[in-house]
Amino acid sequence: MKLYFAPGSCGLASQIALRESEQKFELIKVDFATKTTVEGNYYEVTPKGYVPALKLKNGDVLTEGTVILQWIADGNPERRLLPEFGTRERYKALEWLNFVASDLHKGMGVMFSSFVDGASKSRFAEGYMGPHFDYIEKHLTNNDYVLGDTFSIADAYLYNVLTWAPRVNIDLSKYTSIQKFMARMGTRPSVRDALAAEQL
Ligand SMILES: N[C@@H](CCC(=O)N[C@@H](CS)C(=O)NCC(=O)O)C(=O)O
Repeated sequence: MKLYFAPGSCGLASQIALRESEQKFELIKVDFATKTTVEGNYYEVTPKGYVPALKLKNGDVLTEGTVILQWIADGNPERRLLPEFGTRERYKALEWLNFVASDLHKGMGVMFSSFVDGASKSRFAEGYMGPHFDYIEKHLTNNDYVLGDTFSIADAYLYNVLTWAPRVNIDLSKYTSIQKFMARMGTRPSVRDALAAEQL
């Protein structure tokens, strides 16, 4: 299996999940500026040109971070990276994956955008991102992980996106439960190894 990534991007969550599931994989770095890898044209791997992409042993390529995360979890049920099919807990995890993808991740995308000026980013950070951080903080005040006591792929994705805050000048230091969550995640070998592999 090959995981296509770019350092510090949203491929980190997939790498954490692969490590949590003890899968063997190769990391292939994508240069966003040229959309190339050591193998050549990245658009030949995925016409979207995005990371993450996961090339399976049979050559099939999976895209979309939340789908890759679910594929890893479902392929390795003994690792319990997601609750069982049909349970309320399962849908709770999916709610969080969707929230992180569509609200948090894409909100952070605005903060990285070269099409948005600094003043607009500041207003957006306070007015749009702020309430989302408040929500996460409140949830993590009563829960060590997104689902309570146990790690799931939703934690990998939430952690991944929250690591971007300092890069876009969002100060999360007042959110003490978020800080504790980040520190807790940082002690997991999967996270430490993934950060090291991306040279972060
Ligand atoms: N819908 C995709 C979006 C992935 C995405 O936004 N990837 C970004 C990095 S975090 C990317 O590859 N950007 C390409 C670029 O900036 O050139 C998913 O959820 O996986």
